[in-house]
Amino acid sequence: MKTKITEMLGIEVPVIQGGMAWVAEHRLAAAVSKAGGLGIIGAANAPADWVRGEIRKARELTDRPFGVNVMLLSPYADEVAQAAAEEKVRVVTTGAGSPAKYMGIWKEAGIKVIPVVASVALAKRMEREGADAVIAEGTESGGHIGAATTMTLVPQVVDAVSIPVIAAGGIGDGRGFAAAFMLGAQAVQMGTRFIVAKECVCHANYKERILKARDIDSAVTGRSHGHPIRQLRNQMTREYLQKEKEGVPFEELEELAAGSLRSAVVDGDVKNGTVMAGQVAGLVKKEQTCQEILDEIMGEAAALMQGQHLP
Ligand code: TUI
Repeated sequence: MKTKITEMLGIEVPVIQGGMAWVAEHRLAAAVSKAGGLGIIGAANAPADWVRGEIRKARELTDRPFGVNVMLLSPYADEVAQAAAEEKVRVVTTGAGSPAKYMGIWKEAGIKVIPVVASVALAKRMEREGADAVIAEGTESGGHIGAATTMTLVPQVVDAVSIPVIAAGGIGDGRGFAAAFMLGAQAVQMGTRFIVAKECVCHANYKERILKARDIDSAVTGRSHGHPIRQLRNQMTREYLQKEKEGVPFEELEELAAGSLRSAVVDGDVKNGTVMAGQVAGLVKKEQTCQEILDEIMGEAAALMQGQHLP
């Protein structure tokens, strides 16, 4: 399928994998890119040396384009931004802030820059700063979220900017893909469905929580201090939300959450760890290869976009 995004990025299928912390390492990114989408290495809170290593390992696995997600709240954001420029990765996506100060070095390196935005205002600002496209991410997403839903945000961003828009948040199958295109998107970004990909190295317990999740199994922590994080409910979210209700200071809450995503992803502690996932987890029912995921979604979407009903 050809869209402005497949043309811009040199990919076959207009599907981008989310840059999920701890989950989106070189094996997942390479598998998504090999399957025709755009794999992303999530830099999250990692130092630049780790990111450089992952870029090089992904390059050993595939010649296809892939990207790096720079998480702007990271203490290493500056050095990771520099490393992405030096490595001349094909694409940089960003999250949790405005990447304006890095736009110059990335453009100079010939990198396509695609910030994640959660509002029309930031989308417009990013277009002015020279972004090649934006990812409009709705509040259905896992992890750090904005307030607007995908259904409302995507068409408003499409109307507000002239660069291509990629839809994210709540998209997990061909129905979501087709819906995003009806809203004016030129591609979709998916995270949660790729967590259960066979090539995803995240702990089996984490995958199982997603596979067993129901529609209303996520909770949002951190609203009280302005860093809302969507994750699946467990002992951690119950404790965290109770402490927020009691007005426990941010620093203490930070302590409670420190290292908790790693515990869930790497060690499989899905009771006390942070199990970030989108609301679409309730729709994700099987572990498949990235190729199977993309083939299935594109098959469903093709039928729907030709006006057929799915069986
Ligand atoms: O970034 C994400 N999702 C994430 S990042 C993450 S790791 C993390 N760890 C600790 C604390 C916080 C995060 C887990 N999930 N998605 C992209 C995204 N960006 N969603 C929302 C935004 C966003 C929100 C506000 C982007 C910009 C913004 O305002 C910036 C401005 O200057 O207006």
